[in-house]
Amino acid sequence: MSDLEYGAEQIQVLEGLEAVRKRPGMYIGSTGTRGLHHLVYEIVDNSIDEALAGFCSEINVEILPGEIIKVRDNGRGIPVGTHPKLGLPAVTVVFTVLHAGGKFGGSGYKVSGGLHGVGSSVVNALSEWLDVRVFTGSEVYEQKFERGNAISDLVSSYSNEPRGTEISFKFDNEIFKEVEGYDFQTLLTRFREQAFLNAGLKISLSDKRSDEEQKEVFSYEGGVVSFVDFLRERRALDAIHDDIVTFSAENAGISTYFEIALQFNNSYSELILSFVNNIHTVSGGTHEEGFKSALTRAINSYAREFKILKDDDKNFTGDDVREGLCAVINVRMQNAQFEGQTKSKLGNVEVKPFIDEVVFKNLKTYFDENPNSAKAILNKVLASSKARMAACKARELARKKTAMESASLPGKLADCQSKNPEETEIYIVEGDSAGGSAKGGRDRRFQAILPLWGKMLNVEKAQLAKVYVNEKLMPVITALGCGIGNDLDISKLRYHKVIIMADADVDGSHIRTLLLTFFFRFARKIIEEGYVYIARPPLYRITKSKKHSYAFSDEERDNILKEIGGSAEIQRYKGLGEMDSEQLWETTMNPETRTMLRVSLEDASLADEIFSTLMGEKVEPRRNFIEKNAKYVVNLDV
Ligand code: TSJ
Repeated sequence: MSDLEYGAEQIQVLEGLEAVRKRPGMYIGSTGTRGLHHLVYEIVDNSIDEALAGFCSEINVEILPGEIIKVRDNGRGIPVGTHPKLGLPAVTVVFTVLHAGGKFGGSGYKVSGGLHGVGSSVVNALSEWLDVRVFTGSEVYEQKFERGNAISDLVSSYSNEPRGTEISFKFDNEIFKEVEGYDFQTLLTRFREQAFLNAGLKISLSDKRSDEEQKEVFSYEGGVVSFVDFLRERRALDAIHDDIVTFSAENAGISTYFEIALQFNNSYSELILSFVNNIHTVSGGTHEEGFKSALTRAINSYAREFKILKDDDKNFTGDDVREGLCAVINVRMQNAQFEGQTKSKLGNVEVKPFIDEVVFKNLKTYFDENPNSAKAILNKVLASSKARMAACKARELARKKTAMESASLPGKLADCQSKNPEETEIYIVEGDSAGGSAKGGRDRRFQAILPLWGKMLNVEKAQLAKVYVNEKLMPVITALGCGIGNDLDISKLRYHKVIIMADADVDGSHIRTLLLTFFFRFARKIIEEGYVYIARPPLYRITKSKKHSYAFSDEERDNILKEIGGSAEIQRYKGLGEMDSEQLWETTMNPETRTMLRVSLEDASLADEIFSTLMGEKVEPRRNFIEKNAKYVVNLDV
């Protein structure tokens, strides 16, 4: 290769990573806290791939002072040999060429995971600096980068440290301008999940940023079975049968392997977590469809066989059989196609019949071999079915009642003038005084206000029937106009922005959690379509020489104070009610100046989990959970 050609390659490499720095959002979703955490996942996914290939059993992740991340595994080490086409060491290519990740090796169902599957070069491009060290057992190969550019060659020296790869990096403040740093809990949740999905793999996470080090080590020989047990335990639920059902199968023809674990508990909600190549398929897809279809058929078939359903009875519905179900589906496959807005729905049609067939067969066998568990499950399904039919009647009654009360919209709703859902917004506001300010401050042409009152319903224990007659939720349902549960018709939704506006305190957090849980369970489509938002009212008003500015976080408050200098008056808003109409409009409702958080399915699912624990009967898990997670729903990072 001539010098000229080599130069050309280099330029191309630089251009590739420059593109990442110009439009980071395209590669990691956002330059907020979420994007920041993706950097870590992106790196660690490489070690997980190495574990999947069978060569790595331990991954250590450390958060060091100065928000430095250090990851080390005991795999084979990124290859250091020269890449035949580019004439550079393979490890250099991994960090400097866009989309180079996963080009080497490629055994089994290895895949580069991560949200966008873009690889290590993107992390490198978005890091102020990054160091890679590859240990072979007798040497260490080391190379350093700054903002994606190599600042040293790959150099080797003697080292008898055990084989493996080690990456350290510091995210670039020029790219991630507004982040506060890594959240231990967020990383922990992710790595725990990955440890469940990769049975036997040991992942440790330490936080060494403060004097008091925190460390967690995850390793589950039970894999998905341990996952299901963990989910039940954390939601403080009781199982209705002791054993956890589990099986796995492989279909070489479509290069797909899956494993599944499931158990029924004493709650009314359904929790199915599905993963494809370690990526959480939040919106489901063909694997979930296959599973659900088989579950419904297997239970109906058993019910017919044992005359739990008589000849004249209708089959149990999917909702009947999934009440109180907790299941984890873990799929590994080649050529996974992800669909939908968030690329979190599996599209491969061939997966459905495969999973359907295997699940049906194995469930039948399980029921035959475990008659006591089968009976407990069938009793639960029967109860759900009866409740559903009762709900149906209650709903009919509720409909008739509202039809008779001439106006079918709730009395407290201050509706907007426009009837075009694409331009209209509804603010769901907790508290009458805040509702008053909101009504006064809104732009009535397109903004509607619905103040909430009445008793909070414990959605955890609620079935559809109760939701329909609850004085707190009923007005929400009628105002939105699209129905809930199986009746939901998204085309009838009256507002394409459904904005939850509550105080930034514990009570506000509670009402946000309740509403998100309610939407997640009974009107998930509204969240899936991206119609649900959280309003962000300011926490402080800072006044200096009659000029006001508003701060939405403590950090922002401090920055403003620094900027304006001297003494200023600081008012802390304890609630929305303290703001007058004008202030509320200016800070929280004016589309030109407000910031809102769009709620993702993941946020709502987290709310659901928090809710289950908060509303559950057991006190101990509740206390633990509040201590660990209370801030989540307050600080949704979207
Ligand atoms: F540790 C880590 F997270 F920082 C990290 C580990 C980061 C990155 C970018 C990569 C890795 C990594 C890569 N760990 N182990 C590997 N293995 C390989 O790249 C590898 C080694 C040998 C062969 C082979 O076919 O001989 C193939 C591959 C993919």
